[in-house]
Amino acid sequence: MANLNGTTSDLRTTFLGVYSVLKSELLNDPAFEWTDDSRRWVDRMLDYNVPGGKLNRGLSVIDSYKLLKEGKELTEDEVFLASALGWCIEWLQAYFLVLDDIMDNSHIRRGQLCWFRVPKVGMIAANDSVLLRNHIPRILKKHFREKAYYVDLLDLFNEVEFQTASGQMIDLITTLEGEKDLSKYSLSLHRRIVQYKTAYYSFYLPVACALLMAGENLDNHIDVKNILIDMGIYFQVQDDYLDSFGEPEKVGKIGTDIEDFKCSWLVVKALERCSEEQKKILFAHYGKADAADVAKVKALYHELDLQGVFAEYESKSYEKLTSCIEAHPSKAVQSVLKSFLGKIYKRQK
Ligand code: GPP
Ligand code: MG
Ligand code: MG
Ligand code: MG
Repeated sequence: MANLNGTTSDLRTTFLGVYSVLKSELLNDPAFEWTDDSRRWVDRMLDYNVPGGKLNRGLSVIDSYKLLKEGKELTEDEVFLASALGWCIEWLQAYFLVLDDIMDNSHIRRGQLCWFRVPKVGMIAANDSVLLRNHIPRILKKHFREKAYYVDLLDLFNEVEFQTASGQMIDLITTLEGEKDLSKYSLSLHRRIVQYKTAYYSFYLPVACALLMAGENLDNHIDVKNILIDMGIYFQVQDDYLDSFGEPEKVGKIGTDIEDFKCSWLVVKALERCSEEQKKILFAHYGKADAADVAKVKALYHELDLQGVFAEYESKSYEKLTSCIEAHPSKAVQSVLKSFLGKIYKRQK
């Protein structure tokens, strides 16, 4: 780790270096009597599930912290700590994704089989997700327990996990068999689901970690939180769009929202725009596992020009978010938020 303040690709390399450090600490955790087998299992499980994503959430902690320091060179220690917090978010994400793929009956994630579908893993994946979740407080204890903001950090991760699980709960119970009723799907229900299941952990959490590290009190940054929540909602609308319209090779996953009867932004928009005839098609084919049913729904999405509707939504959201950001009094905060928005605008994966 020669230069810890280098360019973006150096930053990624440095960040991945911190992953190796954290992993090796966890694999030698003195609270457990390791055997070769158990160490090998956790080693493979971590490599399979933690570092293979875009790393946007994790890298954003370092980016945001740098911007909050307004260009002052970070010390090696600061880069390490910001990276460790970034990895805690990537660990949280891995924990959620292992479970989400079981719950959504998905097949492919990040261009490989979902962890629970890997031979000889199966429902051991459920326990692996418990381990992933437990690694977070262990990382925090090892590296942050002397910090003044340690308690706030623990509280932040707990709050955000609760919000995410609550959002996931609404995402799941709206699809319950026997109560499958498309007419209850609306933009306000969609907003409520995605705000909780995605926005807090994906957008608020990285910036909140950076703010805590910078010695800020989170209660003084409610306006930043609100902008990040709106950005998170926009991000999940993109995710819903890519579920049907994305290229699996780019997105790294194969959508299941139609099969799963999800309250996706696409089905909400389809319901808003369809004729009585088209509505019948939607009611007859949405939420069925059969590929022919899914194809009928997708054909309807094309007929209703949901690609055009999404493009319009995307540019409107970008404009709105940009003007909210520009209204913020702090230039440093503005650049944190703009950098975040720049990373996701028109994303294809
Ligand atoms: C994204 O939903 C939401 C999550 C991954 C949060 C999961 C929360 C848990 C408590 C398990 P999604 O199903 O649309 O994501 P993807 O499209 O990546 O499967
Ligand atoms: Mg899913
Ligand atoms: Mg899901
Ligand atoms: Mg999705």
